[in-house]
Amino acid sequence: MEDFAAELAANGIDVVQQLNAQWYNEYVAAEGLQQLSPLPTYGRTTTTTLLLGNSRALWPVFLGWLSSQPEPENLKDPLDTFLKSSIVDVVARFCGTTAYDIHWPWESGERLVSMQRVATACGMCYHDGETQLSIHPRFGAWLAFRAVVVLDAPGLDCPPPERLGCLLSEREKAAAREAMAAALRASDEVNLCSQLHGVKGMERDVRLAWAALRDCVELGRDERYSDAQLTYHYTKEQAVLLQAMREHRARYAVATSLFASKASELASERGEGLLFKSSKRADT
Ligand code: B12
Repeated sequence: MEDFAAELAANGIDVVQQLNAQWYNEYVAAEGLQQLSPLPTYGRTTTTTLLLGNSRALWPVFLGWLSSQPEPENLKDPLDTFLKSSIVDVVARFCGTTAYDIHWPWESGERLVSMQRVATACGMCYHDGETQLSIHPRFGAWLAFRAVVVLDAPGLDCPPPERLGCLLSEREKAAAREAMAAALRASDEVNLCSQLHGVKGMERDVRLAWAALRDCVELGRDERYSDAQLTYHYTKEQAVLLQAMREHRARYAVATSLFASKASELASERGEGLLFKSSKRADT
C-alpha cells in the first residue's frame, strides 16, 4: 500500500485513504440517501476501497506533465485528462489481475458516489453544513476528491472509525453562513451545477465569492491553493493555465542550472572533471 500511495503522490494525488466499501454503503443507507447506489462489494463482507484526492501538491506535478506534452495548448480538459490517465495507470499496475472499479467525481445516475460521504464514512474529513465542504484536519478546505477505487480484495478487519467532530468554531461558522449567502447571491442559483462544475468555468465575481467561503475555514490556511491553481480550477481559462506552465518551466530551468553549477563547483573543488572522471572510474 505504501508503494501505491508513493506512486500516486508522485502524480500529485497525495491523499489516499483506505476504507471498506461497506462503511460507505451502511452510512448512506442509514441516512436514507436512496439516490446513491451502494459501492460494489464483490460478495465480500469487507471490501478494500480507496479514496483518492489531492491538496495543492497536485499543481506543480500537473504543470510539469503539461510542459512535457507536445502541444499543451491543444489539449481538451487537460486536468481531467492528466488525473484520469495517471490514476488509471497506477491503479492498473497496482491491481494486476485483481478486479477493480474506479468511480469518478463527475459520474451520475447509478454510478454517482458522494465523495464527501466517503470521506466522512472513513473518518478522514468533517463534513461542514455551512460551507458544504469536507474539512480535512491538515488541509482544511483545500482538498479535492478525484476517485474512489473498489478492489475485489478483503478489506480492513475492524469497525468503521469514529466520525470526525466539528472542526469549525462558532465564529468561523457564522462567517461561512454569510459567505455562503453572498456566494449564492453572486451565482445563478437555477444553473448552479453548470456554473460551478460545468465545462465553462466561473465568472470572476462568482469565483471570488466561492473562494471567500473556503477562506472562512481557519484550519489549513497554509495549504491554500496558489492563486493560479485556484483561478484555473474555478475559471478553466486556458490563458491562466498556459501562463502558469511557462512560469513553472522558467522556475524549473533556473533550479536545474543552479543545481548544475553547484555540482560542477563541488566537482572542481574535489579536482574532478564531473562526468568524464566518474565514467572513467567506472570503466577501470
Ligand atoms: C453536485 C455537486 C455540486 C452542486 C451541489 C448542488 C446540489 N445541492 O446538488 C454545486 C454545483 C452547487 C456544487 C458547487 C461546488 N462544488 Co461541488 N460537487 C457536486 C458533486 C459533483 C456531486 C454531489 C452530489 O450530488 N452528491 C450526491 C448527494 C446525494 O450526496 P450528498 O453527500 O448529500 O451531496 C450533497 C452535498 O455534496 C451538497 N453540496 C455539495 N456542494 C454544495 C454546494 C452548495 C452551494 C450546496 C447548497 C450544496 C452542496 O449537495 C449535494 C446534493 O444534496 C460532487 C462530487 C461528488 N461526486 O461527490 C462535487 C463536490 C462536492 N464539489 C466540490 C467543490 C470543490 C465545489 C465548488 C467549490 C466548485 C469547484 N468547482 O471547485 C462549488 C462550491 C461548493 C462550496 N461548498 O464551496 C468538491 C468538494 C471538495 C471538498 N473538500 O468538500 C466535490 C467533492 C468535487 C471534488 N472533485 O472534490 N457542487
